[in-house]
Amino acid sequence: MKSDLRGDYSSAAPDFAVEQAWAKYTPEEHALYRRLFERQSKLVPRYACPEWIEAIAGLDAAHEIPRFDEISKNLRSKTGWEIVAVPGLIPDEAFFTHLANRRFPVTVWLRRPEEFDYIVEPDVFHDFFGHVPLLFDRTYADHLHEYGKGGLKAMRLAAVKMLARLYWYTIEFGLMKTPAGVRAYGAGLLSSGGELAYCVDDPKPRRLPFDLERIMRTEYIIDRYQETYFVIDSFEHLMRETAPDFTPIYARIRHS
Ligand code: HBI
Ligand code: FE
Repeated sequence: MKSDLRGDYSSAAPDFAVEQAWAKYTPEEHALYRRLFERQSKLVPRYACPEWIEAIAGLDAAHEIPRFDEISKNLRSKTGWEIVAVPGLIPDEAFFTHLANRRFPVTVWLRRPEEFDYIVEPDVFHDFFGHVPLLFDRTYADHLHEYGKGGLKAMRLAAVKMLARLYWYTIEFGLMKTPAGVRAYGAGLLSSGGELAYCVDDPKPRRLPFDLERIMRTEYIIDRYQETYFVIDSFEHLMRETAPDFTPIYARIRHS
């Protein structure tokens, strides 16, 4: 693993799993997590999609960094997913293999206080708050399972770059049309103090209807608010639109 990543990869298993070592979090870390949770909690009633809001209500995750094994027990009984603790970003193949087996990798470490508003690598707050609640939604959960299998296939087709754009514009920065207006379901939005309101309220960014091929052709920026969001009608809509075999789409994009 590239050594410019923050996590400690030295004790990771071959699939990059580590112990969460929950008892080693400090009181300061739990307090910082709680502050992050409180800030986002003020925003999500207005900006998060209903599925996320429904799921978080059933999780007791506001007061301290959650214990992954407890969440996993709950998750397994609802949608057959579990959390696997990881040191941070892991290689594509390991990442896709976990998803293809209904295991979501969650980073164990928490950002530093000076990174309250912005962090480059995903930490436990982003991974947990942004991604895990939606794993309780049956359709989202099934979609992410398919994405994992699709990732392994994209590796064989040397098409991960195109597939990664789908992940970016849906799982990380996706918007959903709801009766109350556009709402966020992407984890990068749900866990962001600034972009969560921006993605819904600001007139500047483009909000385009979900278009698989356009997404796969659209480069993304990682260090600023997005200029373009793609809007799904529902997780069923996302599931339907991503059901076809991507092989001919990859070929078309590559040859244009
Ligand atoms: N590893 N822990 C972690 N989390 C991610 O979201 C992640 C990753 N490795 C690879 C990866 N994402 C992406 O390259 C793929 O979704 C394309
Ligand atoms: Fe993420």
